[in-house]
Amino acid sequence: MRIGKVESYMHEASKKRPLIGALIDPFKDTPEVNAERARKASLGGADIILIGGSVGAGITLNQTVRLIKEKVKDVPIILFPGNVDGVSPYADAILFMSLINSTNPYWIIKAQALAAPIVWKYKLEAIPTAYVIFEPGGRTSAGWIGDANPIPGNRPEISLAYALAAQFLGMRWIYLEAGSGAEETVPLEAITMIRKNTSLGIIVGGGIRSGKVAAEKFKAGANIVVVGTAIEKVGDVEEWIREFRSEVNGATKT
Ligand code: 1GP
Repeated sequence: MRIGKVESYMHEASKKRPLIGALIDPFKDTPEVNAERARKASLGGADIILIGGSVGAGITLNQTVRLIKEKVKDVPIILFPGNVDGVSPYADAILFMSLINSTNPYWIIKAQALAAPIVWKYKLEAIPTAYVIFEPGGRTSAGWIGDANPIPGNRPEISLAYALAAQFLGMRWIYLEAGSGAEETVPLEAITMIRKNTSLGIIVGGGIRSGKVAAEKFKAGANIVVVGTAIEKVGDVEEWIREFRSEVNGATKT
């Protein structure tokens, strides 16, 4: 499958700097509040706006994406769907994900089959992405809803096995997820192992609350680090992301 404009940007930009993804959950705030949060995040230095959530995202998704598109220029708006209702025609692209360590075929391929004709009709750029949930992901929404068999933190070789399978299946990105608001983040050993042994682009999210923690993920080999809960809680999102950016700048895999 051809690499589209947004994915090319992700590949190219991540060779030059650590990329920060700001995650907006449409269900958690009004479209206006969320659009302002996205605008501030982009002003502070976020490279990507991701939009999605595990529960209820579809209710105000279109309105939220449209408002964000109006307010945020020069930063791609990418859908991060939690289910079939996470698709909107107004975004620039969609992380077309399979939760490959789910125990339920719905989250591995059926939701994708139901969403694919919609993505196709909307001519959305689909970015083939494996979604892998780590412990303690099983206790957060994504893991619980997605019937994940979460990867134990001390078993990075299992995450590598999934990453290799994803690569052999033709996926180009892998999203390593600890779960929104998780107390522990994705282990560095898993990131390092996947970086060393695959050519996948690596996105890491879940429980990341500081630039210092993110810098470690980038040094281990992450291309993109995603922050969601943290930017819902801070007063000045622009300043927070700016500080975060200054802490991760230069922190790339050598
Ligand atoms: C959740 O990885 C994302 O799917 C972001 O997690 O909300 O903990 O930043 P946080």
